[in-house]
Amino acid sequence: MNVLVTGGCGFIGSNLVKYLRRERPQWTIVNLDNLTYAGNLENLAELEGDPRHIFVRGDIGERSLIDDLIGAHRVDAVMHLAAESHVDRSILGPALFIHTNVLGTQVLLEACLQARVGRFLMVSTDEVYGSLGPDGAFIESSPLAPSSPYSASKAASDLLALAYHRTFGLDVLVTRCSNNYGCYQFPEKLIPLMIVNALHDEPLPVYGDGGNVRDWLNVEDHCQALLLALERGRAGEIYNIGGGAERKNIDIVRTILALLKKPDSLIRFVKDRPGHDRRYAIDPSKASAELGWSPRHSFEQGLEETVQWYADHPHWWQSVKSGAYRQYYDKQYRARLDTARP
Ligand code: NAD
Ligand code: TDX
Repeated sequence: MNVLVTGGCGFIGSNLVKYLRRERPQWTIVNLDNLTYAGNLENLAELEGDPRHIFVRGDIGERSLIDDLIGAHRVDAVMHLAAESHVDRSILGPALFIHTNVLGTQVLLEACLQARVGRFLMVSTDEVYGSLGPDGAFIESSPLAPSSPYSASKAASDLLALAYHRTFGLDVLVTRCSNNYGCYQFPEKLIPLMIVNALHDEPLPVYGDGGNVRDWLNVEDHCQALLLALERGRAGEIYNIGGGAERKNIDIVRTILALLKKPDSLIRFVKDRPGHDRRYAIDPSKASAELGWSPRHSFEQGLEETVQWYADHPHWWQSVKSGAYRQYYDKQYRARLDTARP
């Protein structure tokens, strides 16, 4: 098998590329990534010199490049992860999200259709379903109600992928997963941002009352689900992937502080994210029944290992916290922190 992974230098993508090299050593992985601020080749340093990992720097929206890659490497399947992935950035500037997530995905789908690629796995998100009340969980047929420009762009790309199946017969399947955590996550997302700030004794900005709930999925468990979906999933189907670990943001932040032996007084309750979804929870019964998947990691242990990984790898997050990240951080948090509640 020759598999094209897009976004393979990002958080989930780099974990996935390494997972596939371990679990399917006979496969060749072509990794297409244009190395935005979120993409980092250092995440794949251990694969240096591996002839079955072929990195190509390029844009999913560049049709001629995609055609060349699919032809030259006789690509059998695509696992599509490349995206702009951060909700807060989509609120500061939605246009790039439409460009990459919607238009880029359409270019990729069209190229796969023309080249008769055997399978297209679209990595979508539970955020397409919008916000849940206090009870229940998302199933695959839950209505779509995305709240942010990010989740709206993911809903568009997710539906486009399904439309390429229905209308043109491309072998597509869609996975919608909950919040991932683990090593190599860019420190703009909740867990790594709080760890890195705590390590620096900087304030921890919690949006609103901190009562928003996410359903946390270990990135390794997610990678396993993606491989199973690719190998066992049915064309045209959607699979929800969730970690079964619902936690309030504030409880996670307090746990991180306790693990690092830092005081709760670092917490700041700041102005809420506009359109902030209150709760996500995934019902993964379909993935369990059809793919034989269930999460293996406990959240408490996984969080502890993640905190330890960031504590042990300061050079990694110091290098990704570049000047451009600093500018984003100031734009997103400076006014919020100036008017924050302890
Ligand atoms: P990430 O932001 O860490 O990585 C995205 C990668 O895509 C980066 O390496 C970036 O360089 C690359 N990329 C961006 N635009 C590109 C383009 N035009 N061409 C080629 N490469 C491009 O994201 P992540 O957290 O690893 O998420 C991966 C996928 O999983 C995304 O599609 C995201 O929507 C989805 N997802 C993520 C989560 C999560 O909790 N992180 C949850 C649900 C779904
Ligand atoms: O500084 C912060 N303070 C805070 O309270 C940040 C960055 C986040 N939060 C809150 C907002 C959310 O309720 O923490 C929760 C998690 O936030 P993010 O890490 O930004 O994730 P979320 O918005 O839930 O989206 C994530 O899961 C679904 C990923 O970023 C998406 O790519 C994925 O599709």
